[in-house]
Amino acid sequence: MRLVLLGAPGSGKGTQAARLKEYLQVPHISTGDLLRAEVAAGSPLGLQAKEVMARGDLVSDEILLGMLRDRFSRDDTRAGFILDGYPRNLAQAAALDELLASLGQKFDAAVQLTVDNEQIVERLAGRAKAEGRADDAPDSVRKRLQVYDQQTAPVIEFYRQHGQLTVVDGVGSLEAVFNRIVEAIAPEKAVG
Ligand code: B4P
Repeated sequence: MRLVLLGAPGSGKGTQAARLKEYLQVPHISTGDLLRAEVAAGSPLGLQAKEVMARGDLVSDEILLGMLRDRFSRDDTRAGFILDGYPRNLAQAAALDELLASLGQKFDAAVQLTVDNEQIVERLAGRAKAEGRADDAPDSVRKRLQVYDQQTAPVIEFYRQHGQLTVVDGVGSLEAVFNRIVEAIAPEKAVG
């Protein structure tokens, strides 16, 4: 199964991808995790990305595409993948289409997790306390939500118009949201 997870920051993409990875037995590719690994390693790319991420902006499309190409060159993505955090703007959506076409692949579904802004701010404030991520600070969260509305919301519309979008309610227990996703993408495999 080839899955693209969409949704605002804090909508639970990473949380659900970690579960879906076990269920579907395919790798979880999180562009946020890939970037955070570069930042932690102090690589030139990480140094460039660190400040951009902390203020809640998007890292450049060029860097992201390079990272993604590299990740997709690994054999484990052939049988499927869960792509989390990409695409985040229309240019990235076009780049993903091209990349997958060059690999002779197509994704099966783009799943959007919907959560209202109030709940998102609450969740990210909780994570800020627990993990201390710089981009979970209130100013950065506001900026990330703004970037989402301006740049990522059109991607959702793009997939909707192409008949590739599945919308899932992202509010509820982790288990409830997981079951909704599974039901939406593979009804025969739904749990309970
Ligand atoms: P990401 O790592 O993608 O971060 P995110 O949007 O905050 O994560 P997500 O939606 O996965 O939330 P999560 O499950 O963790 O991006 C971080 C930054 O990297 C971006 O701002 C940008 O700078 C850069 N970046 C990444 N991709 C890029 C791209 N393609 N182009 C350019 N830049 C890019 O959940 C959040 C919190 O909610 C957690 O604390 C979790 O425990 C909680 N939660 C989850 N589900 C819940 C539920 N059902 N109920 C209650 N709480 C829940």
